[in-house]
Amino acid sequence: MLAPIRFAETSFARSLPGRTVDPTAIRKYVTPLVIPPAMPPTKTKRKFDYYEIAVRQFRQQILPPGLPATTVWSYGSVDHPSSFNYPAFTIEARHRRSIQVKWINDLVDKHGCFLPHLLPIDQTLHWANPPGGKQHRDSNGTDQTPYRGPVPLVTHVHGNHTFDYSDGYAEAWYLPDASNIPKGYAREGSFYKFFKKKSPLGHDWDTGEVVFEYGNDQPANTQWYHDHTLGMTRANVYAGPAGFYLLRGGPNDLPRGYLPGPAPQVGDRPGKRYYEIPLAVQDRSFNNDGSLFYPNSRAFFDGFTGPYAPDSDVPPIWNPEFFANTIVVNGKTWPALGVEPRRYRFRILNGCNSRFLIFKLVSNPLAPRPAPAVLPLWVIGAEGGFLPAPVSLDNLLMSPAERADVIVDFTGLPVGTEIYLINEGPDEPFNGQPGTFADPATTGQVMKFKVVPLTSRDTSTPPDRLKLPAPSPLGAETNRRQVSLNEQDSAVLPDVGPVITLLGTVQNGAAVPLKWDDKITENPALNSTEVWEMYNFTADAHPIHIHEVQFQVLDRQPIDGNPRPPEPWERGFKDTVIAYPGEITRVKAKFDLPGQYVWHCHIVEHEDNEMMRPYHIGPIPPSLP
Ligand SMILES: [Cu+2]
Repeated sequence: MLAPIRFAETSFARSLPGRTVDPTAIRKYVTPLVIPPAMPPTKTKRKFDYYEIAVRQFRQQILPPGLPATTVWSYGSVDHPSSFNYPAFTIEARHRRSIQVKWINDLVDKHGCFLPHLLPIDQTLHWANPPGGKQHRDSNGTDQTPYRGPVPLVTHVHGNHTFDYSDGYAEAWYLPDASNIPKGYAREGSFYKFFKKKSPLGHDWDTGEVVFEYGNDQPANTQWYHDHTLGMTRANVYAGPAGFYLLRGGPNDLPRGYLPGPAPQVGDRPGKRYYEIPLAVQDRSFNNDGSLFYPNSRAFFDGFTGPYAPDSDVPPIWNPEFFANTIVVNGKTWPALGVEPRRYRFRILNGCNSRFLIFKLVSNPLAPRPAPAVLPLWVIGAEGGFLPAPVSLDNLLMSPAERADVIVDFTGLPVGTEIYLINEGPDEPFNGQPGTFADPATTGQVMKFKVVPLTSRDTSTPPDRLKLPAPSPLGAETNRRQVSLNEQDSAVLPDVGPVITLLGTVQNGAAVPLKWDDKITENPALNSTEVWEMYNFTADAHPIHIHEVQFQVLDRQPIDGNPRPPEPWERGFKDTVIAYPGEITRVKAKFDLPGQYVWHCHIVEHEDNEMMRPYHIGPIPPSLP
């Protein structure tokens, strides 16, 4: 299955149809930023914290007052009904203190009947496929209509170092415990029972729920939790369920008070002031009734109206990428935050499906692009923890799922000063070249900061004087492998593409694209330290995420060129890295927990259509499902 090196044509998003809320008519900066509180535990035990967290459907005001509310899904503590919020409350974890979470799929109505999906699900992709029953679950369906049955979910804590049975494997999904699951439907994915048997907590797994454990034995870092179900992550996450998981303490953290803080903790009094704030930045579009808009046809992407799979190889609903027309931060469109003239620590997440963001702080959000920066973004950490030293940036590029730990110093600014966080990334797939800017009137803006009077002295350390804990070095490389990133146009219809995105291997410099169900090709030995050379044979950049590990970016190079070092803000540990078109991106990691994991593109539209591969650490058991 050797394919020649080929560069797919760049694909562009069409402007959204008139029936979505006109983004230019949505008033900006009228809604205060919501700072997600800390998720309350169900029980605090001697050796671990225990949470019971469900995904439920509810309505939330995402658009400004005066516009309709939006039906969303998100997580919350079942013991604290007011904790259900989009984005979810933040799980606060301590170094080497375990957390157990009972993750409950509670997408049922008040009669106990299942709730169908809020968004159109393409059944012809290789997806969970509950209607296929035990025989055909986790495969391509043949029904061209959107799926209206019970919704599978499985939660992954992104950036967490945990065993495979707690990692939220894409085929370990489960339906809600609803009273009306249609006869013959698979209630669980192919790996659910396998991991239930393998997990020491498997005896506590019940219908519609699992119990996962997180040992938190890694350096302090910024993680996030979200759904990871096979072939439908793009829709499940777009519907809302996602939250931060912040790990603190241990030898790789800094003493309290050295950085700006505090962040929300359980039991805080109302009105407490926070100087460490997580920012989940996502693009969303809305129908006129306030509901979430997501494309319901391939035609939305390129006007192609059929024939669709299984009568061709073009999925009927799946879009290769989706770019929404508003920016939502912590569950509100274009919010505003009053900031004191002091330092703030922001944990920034690009939570978009496809959109790469380039952040900048400016005084005029409508200034011609590129706009002049008025304040630097001091990056102190990436996904895996702190950088070796702070990096001052005017532009901060973040691909989907990347996190940045950032200090902004508002010290000395007069009360009333307005500073805007803008986005100078493109409204289309990112190819690494600057100069294509999101619409300055809409998706080119993110949020506003307005300086308010100082209420207490700032005792944190200025960013240029910060001494950050050194990342622990990885051992010597024990193996090196080549992997590939691929997109394919239709094999049966001329000029229709892309119809599928794939990972794979490399043989004699050429791509060997592989699908989710192909034999495992990445099989690092337990405790090996490997270098993965990722060849991007496509025309666009892809954010590549490897589960289980935090890696170091070694270098990048054009496929026939010379290597260059990683960017200054990529020199800590990471779990997601941008692989540029026509380039090799090298990362190095130690694979130190045995089991079955995944690596994938975090453009979730790609992930859902074959751009994800299982990989196995240590000997592959003959009993794998
Ligand atoms: Cu991709």
